[in-house]
Amino acid sequence: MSESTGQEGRRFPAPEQLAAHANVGPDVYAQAESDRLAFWETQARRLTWSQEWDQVLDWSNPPFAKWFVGGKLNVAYNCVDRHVEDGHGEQVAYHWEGEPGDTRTITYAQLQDDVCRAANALLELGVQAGDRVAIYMPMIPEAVVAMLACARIGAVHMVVFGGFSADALASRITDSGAVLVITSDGGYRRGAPSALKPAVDDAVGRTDSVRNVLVVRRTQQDVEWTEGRDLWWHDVVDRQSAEHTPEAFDAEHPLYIMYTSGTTASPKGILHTSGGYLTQVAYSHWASFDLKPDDDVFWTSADIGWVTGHSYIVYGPLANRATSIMYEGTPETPHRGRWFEIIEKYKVTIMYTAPTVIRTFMKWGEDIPAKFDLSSLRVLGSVGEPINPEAWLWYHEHIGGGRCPIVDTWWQTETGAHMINPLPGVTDLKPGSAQTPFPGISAKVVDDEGNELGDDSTGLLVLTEPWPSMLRTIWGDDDRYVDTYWSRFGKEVYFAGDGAKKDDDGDIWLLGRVDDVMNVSGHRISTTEVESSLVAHPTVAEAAVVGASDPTTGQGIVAFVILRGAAEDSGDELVQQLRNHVAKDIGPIAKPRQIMVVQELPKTRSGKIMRRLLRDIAENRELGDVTTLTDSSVMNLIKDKLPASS
Ligand code: 6R9
Repeated sequence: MSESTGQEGRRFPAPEQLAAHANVGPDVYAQAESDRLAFWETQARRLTWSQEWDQVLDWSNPPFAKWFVGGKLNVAYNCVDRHVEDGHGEQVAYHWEGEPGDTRTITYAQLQDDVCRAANALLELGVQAGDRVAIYMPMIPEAVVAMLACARIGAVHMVVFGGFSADALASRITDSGAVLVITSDGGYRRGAPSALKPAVDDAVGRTDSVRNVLVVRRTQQDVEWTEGRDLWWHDVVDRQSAEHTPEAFDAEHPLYIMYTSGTTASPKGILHTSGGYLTQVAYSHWASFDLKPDDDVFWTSADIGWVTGHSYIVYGPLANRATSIMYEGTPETPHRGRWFEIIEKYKVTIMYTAPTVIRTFMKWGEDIPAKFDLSSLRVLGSVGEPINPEAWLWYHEHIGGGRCPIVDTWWQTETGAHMINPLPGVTDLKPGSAQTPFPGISAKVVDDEGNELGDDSTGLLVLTEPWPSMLRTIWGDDDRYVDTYWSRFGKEVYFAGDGAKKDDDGDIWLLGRVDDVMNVSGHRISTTEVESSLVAHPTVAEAAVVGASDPTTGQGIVAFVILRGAAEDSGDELVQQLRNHVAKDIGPIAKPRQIMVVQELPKTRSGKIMRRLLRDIAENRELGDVTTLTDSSVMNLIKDKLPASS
C-alpha cells in the first residue's frame, strides 16, 4: 500500500486486557479449519432449535445450498422469548433515541409483548407463512417489531430504506408480491418531519398485490387515507393479545428479501433464510465485536433498511441478548456532537459505523469528539467500503482514545454476515486492511482465470466454500443468481465483484468493486489506493477517484477532492501539489491526470460514493441515473466547477 501516512507499517496488537478476556482466542482459526462443518455446527448450537438437523450442509446441487437440513427453529423466539425465559426479561434490548430528543427504553420482556401483539395483528390481517410483507419505515422501534413479527409467523419481510422513492418501493413491492405494507406517517430527519405515507400511497396505487397498509403514528403529519385498505397500527396492534405461541419453521424457510442494486438497472432481491443466517450473524456479532451481553452497550449506526441494520441492529444483537442503541436521525442534528453525546449518555462500549461517517467527522474536526466522554468505548467497527489508513488512524485516536481495536469488516448484502475481518482479541491490526477470512470462511484472491494468487499480488476476491448466511438465490430468478455470482469461475466459486490484494503477510486488502479498479497503461491501480493517498495530504478531507477512458493509457486517473475546512482553495498550485504528492506516494503511474476541487461528492443513500456518475463527468457524458443519490444537486455543484470542455 501507499506509504502516505508513514504509518501503514505500524501494527496495533490486541490490547492485553481485551485479549485476556476475549470471547475467541487465536486457536479459533485452526479449529474452524480442521473441520469447517463441525465448526459451524457448534456455532448453530448457540441457537435454540425445536428440532435438530440431520445434515449440516447439502451442497449436492451447487450453487443452491441448504444448511442445517431438517432442523427447525423460530427466529423471533431465538431473538426474544428465550432470553425472557432465561430470566433476562428486564434487560434492555434497545435504548432508542428519536431525532427530536424523545427516548424509549425497551426491555426484552416488552419486546416480547410487542412482537406477539404485532404477530397476532398480522395473522388477523390474513398474512400467512411465506407471504411477503413490505416494511417502509423510519428508525423507530416498530420497525424492529414488524420484522420480528414477520419472522415469528414465517412471513418474509422486505424492508425498503425509508429514503427510497415511491418508484423504488413500487418496483420492489411488485417483484416480491408483497400483500401488506407496514409504514408510518413519517420520521424525523434533519430537524423536521419527513413524510413516508405519500410514497406508499403512490407506490401501492401502481401495484396489485397489496391488501392492507398498516401505519404507525410517529410525526402526526396529515395522511391521506384509503378506507378498507389503510389501518392504524395503534388500532390494530394494541388491542391484540400479548400471547402468541411461536411455530418452528424449517432451517431453510425464507426469512427476508433485501433488494440491492448491482451494475445493471433492476435491483436484485437477495433472499436469506433462517437457520444458517441466524447462526452466522449471531456468531459473528459475538466474535467480531467480543460482545459481552451482560456488560456491553452496542451501537450499529446503520439504518435498518440496509443489510448492516438487519444483521447487526436486529438479528445478531438480539440473538446474543445484547443491549443496543437505535438512533433515528442524522449525526449533525441538532448539532455535530450528537453521536458523541449518545455514546456518553448510554456509555456505549462497541460502535460500528462506516468510513464515510468517519471522514465526515474528520472534516468537522477532532475538537467535537474531544468535548465528550468517550471512555466507555472498547471496540470499534467499520463497514461499507474500504477504510483508508488515514481515517482508520483518526477513528482509532479521536474516537477510540488510542485504546480500541478497529474491526474492519468486509461483507455484502449477499453474504449476510461478516466474511473478512480481524478479531479484536486476536489479530495484530493493520490500518486499512480487513486482513483475515473469518473463522469457517474460505476467501481467496485469484487472477482472471481463477488461479489462486500468492502473497504480494492483486486480483479478484472469491469465496470458495459455501457459508451458512449466504444468499440462497435472487428472488424469483435462479438463473440470474447463477449468472451473477457463480458463473465466472464455475458453480462452486462465488465471485464477489471486489478487487483484492494480498500483502507480504498474506493479509487481504479490499480494493473496491472491480469496476473501480483502474487500468492505467496496463497497471492495475485501485481507486481506493489513490483516494487514501489524497486523503493523507493535510489539505484534503475526502477524495473520490475514477478511471476515465484515455486514448493512450487505457484509463486516466481523475480525482475529485473536498478540502479540509481550514485549507484555502489555492487553485492550480494546490492541484499540482496534490498530483505530485500521489506520484511520490504511490508511484508516477498513479499520478492523477486531473484533480477537481469540489464542495461535495455524490453518494448513494447508504453512503457509497457513486463513481459511475463521476466517471460520466470525467468522460464528459450525459449524466446517468441519479435517482439513488442523496441529493442530486451535488452533481450540479460539481458540474458547475468544471471547465466547459475538460
Ligand atoms: C455490508 C455492506 C457490499 C460492498 C462490497 C464492497 C464494499 C463493504 C467493506 C467493503 C472494503 C469493507 N464493502 N464493506 N469494502 N472494506 N470493510 O456494505 O453490504 O451494501 O451490499 O455492499 O461494499 O465493495 O462488495 P453492501
